[in-house]
Amino acid sequence: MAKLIFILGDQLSLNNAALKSASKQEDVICMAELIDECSYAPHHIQKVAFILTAMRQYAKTLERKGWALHYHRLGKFNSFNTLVHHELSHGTYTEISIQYPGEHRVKVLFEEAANEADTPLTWFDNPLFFSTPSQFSEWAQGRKQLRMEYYYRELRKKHGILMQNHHQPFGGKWNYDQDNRKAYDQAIKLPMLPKNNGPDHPVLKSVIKDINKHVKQPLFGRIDYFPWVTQRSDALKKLNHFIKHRLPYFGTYQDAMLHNHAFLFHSLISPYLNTGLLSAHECCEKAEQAYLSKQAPLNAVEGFIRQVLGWREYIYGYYWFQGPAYHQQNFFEHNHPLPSFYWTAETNMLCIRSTIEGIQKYAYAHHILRLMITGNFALLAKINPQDVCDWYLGVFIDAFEWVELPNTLGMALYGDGGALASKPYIASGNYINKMSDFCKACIYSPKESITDNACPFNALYWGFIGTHQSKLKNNPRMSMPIRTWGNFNKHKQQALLSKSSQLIESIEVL
Ligand code: FAD
Ligand code: DLZ
Ligand code: SF4
Repeated sequence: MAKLIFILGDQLSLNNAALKSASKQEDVICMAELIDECSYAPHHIQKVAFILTAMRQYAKTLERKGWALHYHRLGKFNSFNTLVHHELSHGTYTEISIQYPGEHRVKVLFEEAANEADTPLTWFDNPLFFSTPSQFSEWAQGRKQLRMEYYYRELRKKHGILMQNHHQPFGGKWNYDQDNRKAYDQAIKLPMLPKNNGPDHPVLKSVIKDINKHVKQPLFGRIDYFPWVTQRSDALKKLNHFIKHRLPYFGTYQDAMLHNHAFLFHSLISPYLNTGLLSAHECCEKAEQAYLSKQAPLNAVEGFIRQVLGWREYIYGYYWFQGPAYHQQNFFEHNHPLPSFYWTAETNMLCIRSTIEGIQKYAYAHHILRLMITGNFALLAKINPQDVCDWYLGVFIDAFEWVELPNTLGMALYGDGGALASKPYIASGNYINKMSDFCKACIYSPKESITDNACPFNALYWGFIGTHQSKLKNNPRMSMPIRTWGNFNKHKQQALLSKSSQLIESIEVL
């Protein structure tokens, strides 16, 4: 008797566990381009085009390998629910098999549809991660705090990555973060921008045509430039290129920001990792190999492996551990609407304008831009976290809820009150000035706080501390700014608080 295997748009690996469990002779694979999935978040056109193009090319590979495949192009089905009912009513299946999806929402949709059709449903763990959600919850049991660093160390030991004899980290230290905080100083030439592969590629072109026909317009962003690839073989080339040319400098310039370079020395592999075109194991193994063969220094290799083996695995486990209600948390009770410049880039704040123009053009911004520019501003300006999360889920090529939500709500917005981050990631113009070249060309001055030309981040920063000091006073990592605030005289405090409120009221014209 046949099984019905579903493969979702972010599960495009030949090592997909549900596919691995299937029989070519008996079972049927189903994939579908769904209108609801293309429109449930304010997706960037490049994100939708990337996923659908990758799905079509992956489907071709499955067909070439002889799998029985039901592939539905855009326009036929709206939702997973109608898809499952259609498939089950046109065949006889003993069960549905599927790898765990990247969202609670999709898991519930499949569970409901299988239940309604009275068909058993089997879930499989995603083998492209080092760890599973259940391993994370075992680790989390009984811990007061769930800090990435300790999960990372466990995984390094368990998988013997950058380890001497499974006990001692290479170089004697677990973490080289202290060496990874340099602004770009021109000591190393900036890497070339990624090649623009489209939109001339024939599969991509036909996908864009279908999107224009079937998905409600307009979608966010542009697609005149498409720096992404859509097949595993090309994604592997991108990974190898990064390891050879940019990994050696990745650590040193990890936190740097530049006005005219959206990528610096970052890897640009997140869309491939998150859709199954690359596995976390191969990324870490290649990076470790670069260290062992003396092609990249330890601070760079450890910094990169910490992102993939540390942050990515931790975030994955954390998302499933927190459950669906996590999305609603709003520790600071912030409720201001998202400013329209998050969509249009029309603001005089150069750091924000440049970041959002980059997102419009590439569906990408590197980590520090996401955290310390758009995230930091949203937190300081007291924007509603759910609105901010919806934006992040839509505008980035690599955004799936399991990774977007903990990063945005937990890390950038401290919306869970510190369950994920040990302190709010807030900074004034001084930090942005130190780590970037934005401020030099901005109409605002990072040295001023109250004047008309003062950098808005400054008064917003102090307004945030002044407003929320009671919620933060027990956090030892916040004691310094709270003490500084307390040392300001009443007149200065009042001036900063009223400037901060005034900035929030006039946010649309900043
Ligand atoms: P690099 O800087 O080269 O890092 C290498 C890899 O490490 C990344 O490809 C990614 O797979 C992994 N990684 C690094 N940091 C993280 C992290 N914090 N969480 C999970 N994986 C990490 N990442 C996403 O993949 N999807 C998202 O939707 C997403 N949303 C984010 C939202 C906010 C507010 C913040 C602060 C971060 C978010 N991140 C997200 C994490 C990180 O910014 C991106 O993974 C990274 O910028 C992707 O670019 P890159 O491949 O060049 O990464
Ligand atoms: C994000 C996305 C988009 C745009 N389109 C599809 C699609 O047409 N078909 C599909 O199976 N998945 C798509 N996805 C990914 C889903 O929204 C969702 O994130 C994953 O199914 C979670 O595993
Ligand atoms: Fe951003 Fe302020 Fe610098 Fe302008 S001065 S770029 S607003 S940090």
